[in-house]
Amino acid sequence: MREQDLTHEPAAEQLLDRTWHVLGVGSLGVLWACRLARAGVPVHLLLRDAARLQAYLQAGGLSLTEGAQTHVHLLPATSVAGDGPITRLLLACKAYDAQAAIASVATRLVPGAEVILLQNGMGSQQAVARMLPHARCIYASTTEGAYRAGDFQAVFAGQGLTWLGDADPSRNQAPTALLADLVRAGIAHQWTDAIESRLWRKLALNCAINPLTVLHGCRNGALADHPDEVAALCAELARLLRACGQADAADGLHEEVLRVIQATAANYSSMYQDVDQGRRTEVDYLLGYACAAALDRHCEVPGLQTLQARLIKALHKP
Ligand code: NAD
Ligand code: KPL
Repeated sequence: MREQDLTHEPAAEQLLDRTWHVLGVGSLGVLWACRLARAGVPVHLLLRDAARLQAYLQAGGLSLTEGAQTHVHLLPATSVAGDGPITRLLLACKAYDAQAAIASVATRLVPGAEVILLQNGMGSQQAVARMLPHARCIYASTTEGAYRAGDFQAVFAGQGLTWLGDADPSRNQAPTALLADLVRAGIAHQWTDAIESRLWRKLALNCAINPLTVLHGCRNGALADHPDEVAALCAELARLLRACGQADAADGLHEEVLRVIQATAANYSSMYQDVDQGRRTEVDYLLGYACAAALDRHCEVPGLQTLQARLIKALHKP
């Protein structure tokens, strides 16, 4: 084995390759790829197979709509079956697709490659990090919003902030070149040494809001009509967070949930939209992860368990 394989550090010539490979060219993948590319950052799309590559070429590139403006970017793309080295990868697929997607390019990642994991919830990021012991996995949690207007077309629907932090908290030196690209691209972000806490907090917010919007068939704002249900869930989630050593993520959870319900009153939650449009939800990485963590810590969460059972029943209704 060569020395570079042992140190996790990329070879010098590989460090020079600043290309962002983007795997998962949906709402967020298009949003990130277009903003990076128009700032002059090299971007290369990785499509699932030859058919998707053909569809991309036929679409004539990626299209990003921001306000009244739509711009098309014809970025270089290949299928994952290519064989070039990858030094920086943005994984922008759904949580349930993350492991399969990363497996398709894992052998192309150079030692020390930076891999940004943009998935919601928890569990998928940790599973991917375990698959890539020689890469530098960076977890991300974003409050930005985008949706797909068509194949390879995204609409930037909500300004926000993306928190980034190392999967390995002991190795928390900021990746300066990567962050400089985000600055150039105008992607609002913050590096943190407490990314787990951010992920837990977002997971708790999503668990307190999203399943109830599905069960009540309502917009986020209508949860104001169910204050006791929301309060009880927040209390249980806060207890679970503390049992998991995440006291910071627990503090003020109920107040923030109420603020988010108010601030996003007119919106449908992402889970509501997934169900409404017949798409698979990420429930296993939200409530599923929370209930499994509770079981692990012998923390009783009857409200969350009932919620999960009600949701699963509702999702599998013929
Ligand atoms: P999306 O469904 O729009 O896009 C995912 C893309 O990944 C799809 O194009 C899909 O074909 C592709 N993909 C899946 N498996 C693949 C594989 N094996 N190889 C190649 N491509 C593959 O999803 P999204 O909305 O961009 O969300 C991505 C993640 O970000 C999710 O976990 C989501 O919860 C989270 N998130 C999204 C938003 C948002 O506003 N869209 C906001 C916050 C968090
Ligand atoms: O992130 C969200 C989602 O819909 O997934 C919010 C708006 C915070 C609701 O949980």
